[in-house]
Amino acid sequence: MEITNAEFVISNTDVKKCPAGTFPEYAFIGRSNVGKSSLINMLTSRKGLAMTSSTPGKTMLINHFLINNSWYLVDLPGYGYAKRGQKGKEQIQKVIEDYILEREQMTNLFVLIDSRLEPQKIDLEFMEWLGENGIPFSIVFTKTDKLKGGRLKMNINTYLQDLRKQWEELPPYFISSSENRTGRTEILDYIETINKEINTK
Ligand SMILES: Nc1nc2c(ncn2[C@@H]2O[C@H](COP(=O)(O)OP(=O)(O)O)[C@@H](O)[C@H]2O)c(=O)[nH]1
Ligand SMILES: [Mg+2]
Repeated sequence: MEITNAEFVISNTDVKKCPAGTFPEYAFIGRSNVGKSSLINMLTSRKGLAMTSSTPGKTMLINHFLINNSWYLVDLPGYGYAKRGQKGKEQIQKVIEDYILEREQMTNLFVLIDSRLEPQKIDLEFMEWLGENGIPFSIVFTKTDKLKGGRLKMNINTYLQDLRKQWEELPPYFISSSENRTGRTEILDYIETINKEINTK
């Protein structure tokens, strides 16, 4: 799929203020600094579309980007950033939960996982919660440019093994790097397939 148009629409902390209408949307979530905003920029080939930062915990908002005037990419706040303090963490948690549970246009949630790390409890628990609530999601392993091939394979296999303990069927998953654009075609094709299914309903 070609992305011919990508534009920022609105940022807010209130799911009720997200854009009206029925365009399908694809949201990106994961721990702070995992690479959500970079991935959105990579997918759209627009460098400064979503704000990236080497300092974790910057995005507190739900950010909507309209793509090809027909669907949205959504940059969500990162979860689990300790420095925000308990109150800050709870506020962010509420924004995230309200969006995920209430936003009917949310068609698929991409859960971003840092490919360099061993499985983190916070991510596994989050996906368990998604499952309990029947939220459609897939996994994107990020920053794979930082790992050598063998190591990458090993980490992904370990991760999938852990997931199998929790899930009978694995969610779709993607290997990505915003640095060298790995996974771009696969993720965009996946979105395109779902968009087509929706449009023929
Ligand atoms: N090497 C490498 N660095 C990345 C990649 N994706 C993100 N980063 C870096 O990781 C940091 C956090 O990225 P950002 O997209 O802001 O993460 P977010 O907090 O999840 O939105 C930034 O310094 C990015 O440059 C990647 O695929 N490869
Ligand atoms: Mg971000």
